[in-house]
Amino acid sequence: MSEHDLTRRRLLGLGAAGAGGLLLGGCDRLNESAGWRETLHGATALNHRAQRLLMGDALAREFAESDLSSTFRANGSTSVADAVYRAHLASGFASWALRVDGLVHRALDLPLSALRAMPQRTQITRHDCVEGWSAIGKWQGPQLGQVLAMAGLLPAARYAVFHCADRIGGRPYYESIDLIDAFHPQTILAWRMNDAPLPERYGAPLRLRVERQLGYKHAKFVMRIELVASLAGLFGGKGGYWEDHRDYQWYAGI
Ligand SMILES: Nc1nc2c(c(=O)[nH]1)N[C@H]1C(S)=C(S)[C@@H](COP(=O)(O)O)O[C@H]1N2
Ligand SMILES: [Mo]
Repeated sequence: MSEHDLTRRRLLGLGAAGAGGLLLGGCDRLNESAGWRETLHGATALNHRAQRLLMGDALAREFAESDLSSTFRANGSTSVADAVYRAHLASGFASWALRVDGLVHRALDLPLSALRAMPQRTQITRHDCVEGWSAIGKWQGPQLGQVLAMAGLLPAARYAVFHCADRIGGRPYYESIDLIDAFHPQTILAWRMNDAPLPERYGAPLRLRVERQLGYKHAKFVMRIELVASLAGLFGGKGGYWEDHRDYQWYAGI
């Protein structure tokens, strides 16, 4: 595939997502009609399959240090009210641990020191938010696939669900990805951004980087990763906070 095609596809992909975002932001009444909902979800499933065929194992573009954005917007929740979280933040997350459970052989509680001791991946990538802004940042952490391999997935596991410490409008933020993205080499649990520990507003102590998808999939403040067979039993059943409450697409391919 030529660079031209890639660029064109990226523009088309972003254009579609951007238009979707505007539409959903501005036309909430439209979203309430059942027919429109079916159209949206039908398009989502088709889009997901088409993008999977086109993308295969493709890597998201990586950039050079000289491309780093001088400012990186912090978006969505930029702080967490939860008292347990605040206590961990105050102590530098010294006694915090990431919980990995659900359809796994061994549930894990991984302190930051364990995540830092694993083989690390560093990548400079562009974050694209559905609201129409982008920024290039440097991210470091273990690959999610390695963490999942330590836990050992049971055969029924199909999705990784990220439970976050923050709430928006009283509802917990969560996100999910399939195992293709979970084991993609650029999918990492980042504890470091631009060569410093992740600040609170960018998702301390740990945030997902899933580079082939839009910003809202990159869960910040990740406390727990749950392996499930289906997304139906979780919260609104659509696999994520924005998917449940704003009809954002579950597969947000760029
Ligand atoms: N837990 C949590 N994760 C989140 C959000 C949020 O509000 N809460 N916002 C999402 C959105 S819409 C974007 S664009 C990115 C913003 O990441 P940044 O603050 O590093 O720019 O985080 C995503 N992950
Ligand atoms: Mo976003």
